[in-house]
Amino acid sequence: MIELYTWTTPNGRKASIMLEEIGLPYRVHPVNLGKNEQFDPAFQKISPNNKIPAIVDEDAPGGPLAVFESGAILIYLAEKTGQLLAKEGAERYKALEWLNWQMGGIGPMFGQLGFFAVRSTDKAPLAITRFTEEGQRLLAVLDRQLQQSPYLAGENYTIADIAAYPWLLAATTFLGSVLGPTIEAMPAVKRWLTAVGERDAVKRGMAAPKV
Ligand SMILES: N[C@@H](CCC(=O)N[C@@H](CS)C(=O)NCC(=O)O)C(=O)O
Repeated sequence: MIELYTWTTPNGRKASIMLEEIGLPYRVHPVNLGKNEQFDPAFQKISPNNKIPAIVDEDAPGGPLAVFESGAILIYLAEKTGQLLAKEGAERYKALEWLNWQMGGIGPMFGQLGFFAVRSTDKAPLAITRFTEEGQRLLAVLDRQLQQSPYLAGENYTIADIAAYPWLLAATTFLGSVLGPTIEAMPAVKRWLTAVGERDAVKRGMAAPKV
């Protein structure tokens, strides 16, 4: 059994989509960020950075293993099950490359854009311009890639697509007023959003946690 600690956010949904895709049994523990539950001492033992998602694999070799950081969780679960990440060669490193592109680019930049442009009541123009431009630049990178291949890392759906999808969906919903118009002019990105969003596992993963 995998214990999943998560909340209703893009980073949390990466882990629930992955668990749905690979079909391992898992139990959801909502960590209510609105109530600061990420700072509970018991959760901090599992996730020392006080952020979701985190998992505990009760059946790991050598005893229960806690893993935090969504990228590490995706790689761990891919390697545990032999799914959605090639074992070796170019295909593996293309997937890891685009996974890390999401982790270091899309996630933090869209996250900051959401804070400054949507959630904050104090509208700081320089911060909004900076993160809007960087968000649009990253979307252009994604668009170029998806004009060349059906999925981020090439011909196959991988953990790189799982990492990117919840954030790209947020770009059309939560961040829609800022980034939505940019995506409207990107047919390759829209095609990919539809293809990934139609997967049953993705639909189920996006519905977790139920709160
Ligand atoms: N790089 C981390 C980022 C995780 C992250 O930012 N999680 C947010 C929710 S999407 C969180 O837990 N925020 C709580 C807080 O900042 O106090 C990952 O991908 O797992």
